[in-house]
Amino acid sequence: MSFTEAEAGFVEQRFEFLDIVRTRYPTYPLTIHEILEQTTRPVQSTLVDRLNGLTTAEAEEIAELMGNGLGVVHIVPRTFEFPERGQEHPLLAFAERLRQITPIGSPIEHPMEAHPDALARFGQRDGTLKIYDLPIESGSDRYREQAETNEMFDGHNDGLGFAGLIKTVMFTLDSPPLVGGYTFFQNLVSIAPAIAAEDDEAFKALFLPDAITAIRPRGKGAIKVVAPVFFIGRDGIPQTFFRISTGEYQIQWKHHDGLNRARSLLERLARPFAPRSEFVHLVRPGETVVIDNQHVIHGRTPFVNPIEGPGRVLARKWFVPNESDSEYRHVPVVDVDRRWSRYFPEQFSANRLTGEWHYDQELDENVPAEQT
Ligand SMILES: O=C(O)CCC(=O)C(=O)O
Ligand SMILES: [Fe+2]
Repeated sequence: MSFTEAEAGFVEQRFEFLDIVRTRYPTYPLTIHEILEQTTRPVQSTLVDRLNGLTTAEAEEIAELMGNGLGVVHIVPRTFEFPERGQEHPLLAFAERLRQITPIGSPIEHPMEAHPDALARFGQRDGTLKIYDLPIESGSDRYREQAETNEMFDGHNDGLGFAGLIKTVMFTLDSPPLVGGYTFFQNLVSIAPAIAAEDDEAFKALFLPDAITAIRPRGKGAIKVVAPVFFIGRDGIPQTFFRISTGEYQIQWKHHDGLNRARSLLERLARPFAPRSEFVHLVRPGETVVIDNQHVIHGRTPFVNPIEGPGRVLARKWFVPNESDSEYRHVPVVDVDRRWSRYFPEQFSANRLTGEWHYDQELDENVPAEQT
């Protein structure tokens, strides 16, 4: 299948992508076979005394594991003091300290942090977004995000609509489930060299500007994002944009033989406990994961809550590269390095990279938020 001139120019970014990835992951797998032979492993973990009050040595250890591992670290505090209502969540002090040692980015506020349902359930805001199984009365048409159920949440990066700028994601367990609720991870960027070595046609196609389309059809967060699966992002960093259809999310891939092969492999590797994947079972309050959201996808298995008590509750925080990126955005594209985005000036126009857009199901189009 041949590419247009613009596509051919755009997918040239794959060479720089590979160079950076090979340096970042010196022990990257050389073949797809080698990937499929690997087992799933627990996420690398480290003990700290307490989340708020991280010592320099503890922060350095976490930074080291982040930089030399597969982009996910599990932190287990010896003691965890649950925040009083209205006090800041310990995750924020933890992140503030870690940020001084390693570039995880700056925290942003998510509009849903102030949602009346969450305030009614958890009291005043503590600066995190609560992820929990939101019960809905039967017959109610309240829309639930997949994260707000106790169902399987398939592999994805966070921040659909944030232009690929959610650099880091952190979760802290506030309260455990009865059973289930494993969180799983796969570093898709680190497997790029193996795909490139074996199937250049598939590899190239992953960089097409319209390789994948992700639609969240309903609710306040309705958006349709068209993107490459692999790309060099605005800050010159290799990134992945990937999602599996789950709940209401609709995922479409461009029709292309090579891309179909790549899709089968990536979707296989994105499943819980897949070869080379990592997993963690957050069961003790305070257990935390730090995720490189631009390289690593994550998801969680279904869970069952106890009859009494709050059940499984995660506190989630998102981090953007710079403080200047912290303004909320909800847009239909990812921010690709200018050297390549210039091949598709309409798709990557400045006004499609900031502000708020909403997907209109009837039009099958994103429209600026003012118009909805
Ligand atoms: O429940 C989990 O472990 C993960 C939830 C999730 O992926 C999210 O909130 O984005
Ligand atoms: Fe997520």
